[in-house]
Amino acid sequence: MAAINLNGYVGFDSITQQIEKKLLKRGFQFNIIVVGQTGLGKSTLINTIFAAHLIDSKGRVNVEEPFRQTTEIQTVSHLIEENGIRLRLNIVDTPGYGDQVNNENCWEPIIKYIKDQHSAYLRKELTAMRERYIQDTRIHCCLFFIAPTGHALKPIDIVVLKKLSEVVNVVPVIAKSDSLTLQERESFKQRIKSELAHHNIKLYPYDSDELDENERALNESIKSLIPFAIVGSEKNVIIDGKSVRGRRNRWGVINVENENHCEFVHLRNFLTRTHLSDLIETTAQIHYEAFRSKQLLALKDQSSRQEQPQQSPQQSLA
Ligand SMILES: Nc1nc2c(ncn2[C@@H]2O[C@H](COP(=O)(O)OP(=O)(O)O)[C@@H](O)[C@H]2O)c(=O)[nH]1
Ligand SMILES: [Mg+2]
Repeated sequence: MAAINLNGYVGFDSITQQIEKKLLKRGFQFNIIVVGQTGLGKSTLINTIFAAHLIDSKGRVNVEEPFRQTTEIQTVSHLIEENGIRLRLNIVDTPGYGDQVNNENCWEPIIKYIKDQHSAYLRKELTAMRERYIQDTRIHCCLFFIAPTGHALKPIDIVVLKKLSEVVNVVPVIAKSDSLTLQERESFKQRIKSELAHHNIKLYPYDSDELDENERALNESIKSLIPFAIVGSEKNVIIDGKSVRGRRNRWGVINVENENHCEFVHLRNFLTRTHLSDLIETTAQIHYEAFRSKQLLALKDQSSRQEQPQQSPQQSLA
């Protein structure tokens, strides 16, 4: 047998380009859910983060269109493009969570929605003739909007954060943080942090042994910023001759992109530049995996109890 020529160049270092080419062809998909009371600026924030790159959308993108209060869970799909890379962004808007006088179980439709996506994915995975590439509707990130009260989390927020963090990557933000002074903002943030710790609410990014030093340091800096104090705007204002996203009020102008004004840029970098891929991976490896093993165990239990299973696995999935 001819010896393998280890000195010669065989070209497997092109594997990253091969993977890249395949991924680019397939495109990327990112599914995000926004949760929080009506009027906290959910739609505005999403628009502020991604609007500059929108190339097609189904749903409200135009400021002139009337606001409609969201009454049921609905998805808006945007195709965004940057330097030839296309990202399919699905934004799931939730009904005015916490808007009612009685908010008992108001989180249930949201949790159900998230689990339904896992369930649909699992069903497709279990199909004998399964598609080679399964359309992924699993939620990769949940932006949770905290009202800028300056006091503390509401009891309902704590309950819902706890429930959500068990099924999805949750990223809390302090909405409309321009309504707080910098000092109020900081103490509110610290208060929220200690409440989250007190209630043992585990938020993304999670600790992992697989992280290298740099990744660990990056995650620590992200964790120190969470909850991001953000400001959104659908309007541009002129600052120093440049048109930027901002809000003009009686006292001056807030530049959404200025780090001294708010943490919008940190949130955007985190979502789009540093953690986009990890949010997707973590969804598959942690949240979906937990769902999947629970479902499969339940199925096994079920079939060992009855000799003749009445249903096919697909049918009996929740
Ligand atoms: N002061 C301030 N107002 C905001 C901010 N974000 C959005 N708004 C305003 O709040 C209102 C409700 O925003 P919207 O995005 O529709 O809230 P949603 O119901 O949570 O989707 C609009 O008039 C926005 O212009 C913000 O960061 N600061
Ligand atoms: Mg909205």
